[in-house]
Amino acid sequence: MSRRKFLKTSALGVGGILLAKCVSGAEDKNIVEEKVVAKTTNKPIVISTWNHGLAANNTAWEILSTGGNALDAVEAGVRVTESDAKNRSVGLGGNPDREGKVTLDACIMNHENECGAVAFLQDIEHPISVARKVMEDTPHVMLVGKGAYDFAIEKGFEHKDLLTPEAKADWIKWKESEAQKKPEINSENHDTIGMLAMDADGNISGSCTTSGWAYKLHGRVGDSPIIGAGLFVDNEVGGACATGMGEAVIRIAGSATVVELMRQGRSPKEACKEAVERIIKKHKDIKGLQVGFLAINKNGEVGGHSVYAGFNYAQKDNATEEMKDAAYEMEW
Ligand code: SD4
Repeated sequence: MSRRKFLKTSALGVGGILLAKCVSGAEDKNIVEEKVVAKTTNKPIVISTWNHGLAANNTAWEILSTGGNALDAVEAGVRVTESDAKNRSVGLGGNPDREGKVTLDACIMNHENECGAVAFLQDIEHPISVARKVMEDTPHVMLVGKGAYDFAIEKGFEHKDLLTPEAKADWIKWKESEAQKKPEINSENHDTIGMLAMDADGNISGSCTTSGWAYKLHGRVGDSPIIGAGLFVDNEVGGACATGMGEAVIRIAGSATVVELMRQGRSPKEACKEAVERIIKKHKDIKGLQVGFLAINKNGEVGGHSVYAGFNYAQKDNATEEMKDAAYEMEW
């Protein structure tokens, strides 16, 4: 091979096979060899934030592994977390705001840049599915509060009280504590689920759903339902989602920034790291400010990065089913 001169490389299909034509040197110049170099895209694949991502990925995988599409997968996947009463940051059982109300934020985005979102939604167990209905059944992108609730009821979603006795008891304890003077986001009180999937056709969709910052001000909306902040997908490039302090993510248009960095040639890991560095640069006081980004590109390469240690994500594809620790900038 050392004498052979590489002549031409052409890509066959998206992330498909590379066909390299090679010709030998002067002594045997009539020999033309066609060599197939495997450069397969890792698909289908699903990734999602935090430990609860494992169960959510399993449901998404049932769809992806049987030829289903990424949009269906990311909706079905995060619905698992939304229904898990033990998870205190998403859907049923999510921590309430300062007034004891569970208010939910969610968004979804497909491979055609279509997107839907709900924010400050109460008493509906699956905000992600309402977000999808906003995307598919209305000319709008986002509905909030009572408008989102009324829309959900009209679409057949059931009213459900999402404040579990456990979450209520913790909220009462919090109200009586010193902590209530300054709401903080820390490693215990955030674990939004953001999910990104690429299906067998190579199309990417994403979803993000949360009850947000525990004991937030009533009416507060975070990054999770905001397209470009908590989630962004551009099927030509890849997708990204965010977890952690939403205010910081919004300030740098976090997920859109990660996708744009990948467009400029960064790997998912590099793009997430650069977005985290930008957050650090733009905040005078970074103490306790946790943000994590997770991203995937069109080759099915994955990366994550966070401000502080501790952010992890779940990955499932044909070869892998595991939790991975994201790289980070600082120890707590
Ligand atoms: C928010 N980003 O409401 C969400 C909270 C969270 O992981 O991620 N947690 O700001």
